[in-house]
Amino acid sequence: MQSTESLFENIRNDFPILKRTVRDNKPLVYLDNASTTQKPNQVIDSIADYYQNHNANIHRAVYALAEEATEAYEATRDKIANFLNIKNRQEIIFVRGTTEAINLVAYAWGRTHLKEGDAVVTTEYEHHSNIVPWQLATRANHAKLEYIGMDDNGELILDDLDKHLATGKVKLVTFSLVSNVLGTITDAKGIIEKCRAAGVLTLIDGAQAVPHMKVDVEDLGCDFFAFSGHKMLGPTGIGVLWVKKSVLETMSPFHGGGDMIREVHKYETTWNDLPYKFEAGTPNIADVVGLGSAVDYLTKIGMDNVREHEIELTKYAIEKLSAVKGLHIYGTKDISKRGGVVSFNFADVHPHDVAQIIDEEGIAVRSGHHCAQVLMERLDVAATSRASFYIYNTRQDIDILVNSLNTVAKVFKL
Ligand code: 7TS
Repeated sequence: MQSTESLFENIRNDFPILKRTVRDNKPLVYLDNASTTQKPNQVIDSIADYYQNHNANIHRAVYALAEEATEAYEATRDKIANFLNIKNRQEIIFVRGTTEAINLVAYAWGRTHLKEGDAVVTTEYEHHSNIVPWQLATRANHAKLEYIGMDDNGELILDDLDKHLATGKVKLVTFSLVSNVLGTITDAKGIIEKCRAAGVLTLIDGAQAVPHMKVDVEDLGCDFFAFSGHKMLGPTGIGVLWVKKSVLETMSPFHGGGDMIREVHKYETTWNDLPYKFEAGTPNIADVVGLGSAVDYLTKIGMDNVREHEIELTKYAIEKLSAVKGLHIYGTKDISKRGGVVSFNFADVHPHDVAQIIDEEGIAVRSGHHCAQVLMERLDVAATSRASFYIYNTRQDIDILVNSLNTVAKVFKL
């Protein structure tokens, strides 16, 4: 059996983009995996193979290509079910990504279930895509949006949840399983248990979790679960919404059009079976196939190995970054509660200046508000720099980052 170390060394060979240089012939050090991950040949080839050999529209015709395309598309649904321990494939809906998944719930569930005076509860460390759809939905239905606050360690204050639940007005609690800025791993089961006891539904934004750790949707016990393919080696423009069947059956359609109907008459329409009722129009077939290959790729590595590799890198990064003069790291230092994301700032140096200086060395990190302006307000900063890791990153990548940040500290005389 291959050792974990050599497994991760060989992985880099599967990613053609990691062989290129940037700027002044510098090797690419890609540390922006929370934004999107790079793609292995296996995923790229599966998309090319789909277009070269199997392309046809799905669920419609009986000819050979249509059958092959339908099978390839539906095979990914089964792969997702296995990957996340979902028992019923009818509960898996293909969408463009986490953003569309949450908007679907806010619209198709919210329109029916939110009434005047009701509340939706989200958290202070959400991505905008788990805040704005709820602002729209609560405003449209004269409901309220409430927040679970965050402590200085970057962890949620669960007393806030208790206070909200005690009002008896809360219909849905929504939170990210892993914060995209602080890397905090949310105590999902703790939150879900309280919500279930109060008869309140829960939605998990799994965008930063599914790519990085073993996730068991059945075991979590939530009602909605969303994630994006492009953050887990898959293509852009494809993601998944899972909804518990008993809840899905109470939801009206999101988009109307082809494939989501059973019969259409002049003034009345009946809906197709689940999950097709929620997959209107020709879907992103090729990228669903690509997502299936990404799931195969991660399954082969093993999600426990992925998590172990990231724990090792994150520990190393926090240790090395803590020694850089003037650098402040946000969030918990408890690695068991943190994913492979490290946000930091130098006092008085704008993160864009940091990103620009280190870009000269071929290092890609994101600087900005990371689509989490509510969190930036809570941290009382305009922006942070953020390094985020994945399976192909190495200690050497972190050494290059740290050297370059030492240069920043010198340039700004910190
Ligand atoms: N939720 C979380 C927790 C995210 O990190 C992101 C994207 C989204 C939702 C939205 O995903 P999408 O695929 O629909 O765009 N996060 C980031 C990020 O941290 N930097 O760029 C995108």
